[in-house]
Amino acid sequence: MADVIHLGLGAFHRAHQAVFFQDAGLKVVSVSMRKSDVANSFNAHNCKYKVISKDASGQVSQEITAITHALYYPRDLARLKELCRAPELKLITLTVTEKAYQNTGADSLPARLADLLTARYESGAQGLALISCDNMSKNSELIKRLVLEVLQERSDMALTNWVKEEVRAPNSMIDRIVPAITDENLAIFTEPFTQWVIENDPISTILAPAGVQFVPDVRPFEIAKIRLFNGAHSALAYIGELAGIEYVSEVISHPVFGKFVENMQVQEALKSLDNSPGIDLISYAKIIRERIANPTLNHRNQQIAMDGSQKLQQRMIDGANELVKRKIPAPNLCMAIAIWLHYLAVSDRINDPLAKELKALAQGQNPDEVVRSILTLPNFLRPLDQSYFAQISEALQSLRSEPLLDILLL
Ligand code: CS2
Repeated sequence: MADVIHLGLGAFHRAHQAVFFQDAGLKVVSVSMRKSDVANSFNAHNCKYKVISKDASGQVSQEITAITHALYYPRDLARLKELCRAPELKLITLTVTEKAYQNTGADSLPARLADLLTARYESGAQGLALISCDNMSKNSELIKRLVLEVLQERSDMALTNWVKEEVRAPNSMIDRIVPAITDENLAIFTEPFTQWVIENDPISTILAPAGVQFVPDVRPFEIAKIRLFNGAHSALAYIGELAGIEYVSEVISHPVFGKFVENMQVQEALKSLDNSPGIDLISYAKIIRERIANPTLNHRNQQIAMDGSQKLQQRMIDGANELVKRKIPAPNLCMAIAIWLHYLAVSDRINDPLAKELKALAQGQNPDEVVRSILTLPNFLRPLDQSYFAQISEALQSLRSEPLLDILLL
């Protein structure tokens, strides 16, 4: 039996939530949604592994045994539903990446969660908390809304109301650098820093003693982290991919590239945020840069560069739009977006659900048209303010004709 069902058995889950769960004494069943091999090899090692946190000063290793079993979805659906019916289940958590938050049919995440919650409802067990651990703002609310849409289509009012009322969806901000691992890996390398902030919820009695922070409103934490950390990370990754640099720590340590991203972060992204008590944004941004520069992690630009179409909105576009309202110029954010567009045109290793469409559009002759066609894709629910388009197009034009280093040196 399990206290927690976690969907998404990747490295991030193993080195972040699983560690908090272990410290809280919770038993977890983790579900691979991608490949049966991942669950099989994890079980073959009795779900035991080491989390090794390291930086230039040394390393610390912790054995993790909180995950009692790994399942594969859909193969193990019956077992999963059984776990959902058990009264002791307290939490369903998710690390499924941004692109999974879409209602695209019976195999999509919202439909799968709807099936699991239906099993729980039918068992008569009490509600639980559904917590997203993906880098999006209002992440848990979003997934709950998508699940409710599925249930409404299924027209079961009693069940829909039960989910509305009994399934809590506290939003959460998660932060730890965890480079991807190969499936067989029994050691996960990460950084010493770890943070999980969740909106106030009864689960705090169990998770707060393990170091999870509970706050009335997680939004200031979420957007500060996504714009200052992930926004910088994405910009560095696309620069690295264009410059032929493998690891993100090398890009941020480069005098020109590092300075460009620092300017984008401090003079622009940071100014799109509100001051909130308890977060000193200037030192927060600095600590983020130091963490990204951790020379021991070998975090590949290629990994961070993936799924840009799903990431850029919350990482760059929302902040840039806010700067328009505040009448603060955003030349570096515009350049970073242009760098992404140029990367789409020239890279031969794009990993993005919209890769084909994006590449074709990005290779268009006319930069104005490239900017307009990509940045007005319906995928960006909150599109970039069009007053930026000319500036991005100009940046793209220069990226097509001059070396990146020369452009960013200016
Ligand atoms: C990264 C994140 O892969 C990515 O897109 O920006 O996984 C990042 O390492 C984490 O959010 C750090 O908390």
